[in-house]
Amino acid sequence: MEFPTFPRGRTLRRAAATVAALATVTLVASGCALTAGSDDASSGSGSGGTESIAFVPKQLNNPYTDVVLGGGEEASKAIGYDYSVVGPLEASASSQVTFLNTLTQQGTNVIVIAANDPDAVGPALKEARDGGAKIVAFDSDTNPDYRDVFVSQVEAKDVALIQIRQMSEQIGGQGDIAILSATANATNQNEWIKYIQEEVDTNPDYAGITIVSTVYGDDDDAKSFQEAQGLLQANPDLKGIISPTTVGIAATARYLSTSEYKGKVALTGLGLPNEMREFVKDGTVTAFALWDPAQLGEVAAYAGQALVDGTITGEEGDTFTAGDLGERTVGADGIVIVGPPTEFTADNIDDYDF
Ligand code: RAM
Repeated sequence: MEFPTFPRGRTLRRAAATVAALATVTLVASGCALTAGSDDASSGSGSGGTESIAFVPKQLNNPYTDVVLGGGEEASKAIGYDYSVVGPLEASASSQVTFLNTLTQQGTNVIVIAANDPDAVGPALKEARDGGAKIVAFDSDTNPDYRDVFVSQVEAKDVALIQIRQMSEQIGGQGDIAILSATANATNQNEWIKYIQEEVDTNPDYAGITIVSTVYGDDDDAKSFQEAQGLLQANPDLKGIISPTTVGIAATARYLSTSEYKGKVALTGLGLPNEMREFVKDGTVTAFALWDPAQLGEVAAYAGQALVDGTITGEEGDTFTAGDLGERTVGADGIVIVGPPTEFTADNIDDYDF
């Protein structure tokens, strides 16, 4: 399957937006909650818009989150909404609930959430909706009962297909592989892993491949590093690791790069080019994939506006315009697809800056 690439010129602009977003991060409470955003630092509202949009990522201290939020902030400003970010520092199942409750109390108009668990956030989101908020899930879906739309980076199955194909190519279609995922409850990773397993079970091209283990680094760098080390110790014949998380793949690459397995055990998955560049250049990694994370934040903000305006309700076939990214259509199950995945190799990695 051929995947088109997204326009490269965008990436430099996005990186700049991310730096701007980070520059406005301020600590608000208890060492576990951060907010970034509004031009009016005193109140978190009043920067010109009458509507408010709050992004609740899986976790704040994740470089992937920063890039997504760069796009979210830019689009929120473009539509004149008051923008803020709140969320936990770790991606455990119920870690987002208190933040959602606060947003509901504040009367936030649009909540954009990447769910750490499809159901743990359910009651809090229901309360937010009862209070009039529109709910946009992005990156990692909630149970569909709790949101209006899900803005998905790429078709979930395509994310799986690209990773298993890259792995198969690198190990010659033969051998034991393992998966090093994010948290055990993450909706997005679990969906991708389900399709990877399905391919291995049913696609004759992958008949020689066996997934011998799935472990969870919890999108924590140190834990992911340890899990990678543990996988190799427990499975000396392992031919490759698929890590469908930017945190996991970077930590695994770091482990492999100084180990005896460098260049011998294949590593593919989803990574940020800026985090993976050195490992592509030193021969630890041959190919991996991702999409443009900033576009995900951008489309999510425009979807929120379209819900508030009544342009869409989340029904299949609804359409809205996502700024200069153009028209998007709500598909089955309220899912909006952002764009294609891109494969990164030594040949193109220097063309990307995020
Ligand atoms: C990590 C997170 C995120 C996922 C990316 C690919 O940063 O788990 O949810 O979409 O990887």
